[in-house]
Amino acid sequence: MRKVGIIMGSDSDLPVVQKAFDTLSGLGVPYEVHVYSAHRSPEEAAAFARAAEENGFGVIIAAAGMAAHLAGALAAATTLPVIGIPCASGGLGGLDALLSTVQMPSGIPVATVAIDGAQNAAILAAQILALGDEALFGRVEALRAEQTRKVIEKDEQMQRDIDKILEA
Ligand code: RP5
Repeated sequence: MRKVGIIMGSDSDLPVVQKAFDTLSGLGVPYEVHVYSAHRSPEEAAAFARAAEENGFGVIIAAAGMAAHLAGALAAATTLPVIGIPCASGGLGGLDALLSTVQMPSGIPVATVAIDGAQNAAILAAQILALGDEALFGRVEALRAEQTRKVIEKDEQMQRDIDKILEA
């Protein structure tokens, strides 16, 4: 199976990106993690993206905060799909990163998830890889079915507790 490349602009993004590791591990998707910065180590970032397809990657996830051009910079150097996670670092709560990740000019797309949306980034990466992998497709479907089951359970619990909650 092709790997997911998870690139962080800084090791300070790790607490956000951790959810992507957990989700990919749970789905049995192999991944590699690197810290490359579009402004502090641009040569290394571009070199990774240029060689990614040849090195067995199928999707790249790029997480960065502030003026987060990392995802776009990687996308410029590869035709693999790039998923951007805008991180809520800095003083603007991630809105700066959201806009600089999602507002890519035409021609070089970045599939942008929510601010700090590492879990969705991982699920989307798995869904892309699952197009060519029936077993992974099944595991993604099972993950979604599990989510559905949990919500149904919560509703059942709510029906049991609602009188007590309203009385409180
Ligand atoms: C971005 O700047 C990183 O992705 C991080 O979210 C933010 C701050 O980086 P550090 O100063 O903590 O290394 O490049």
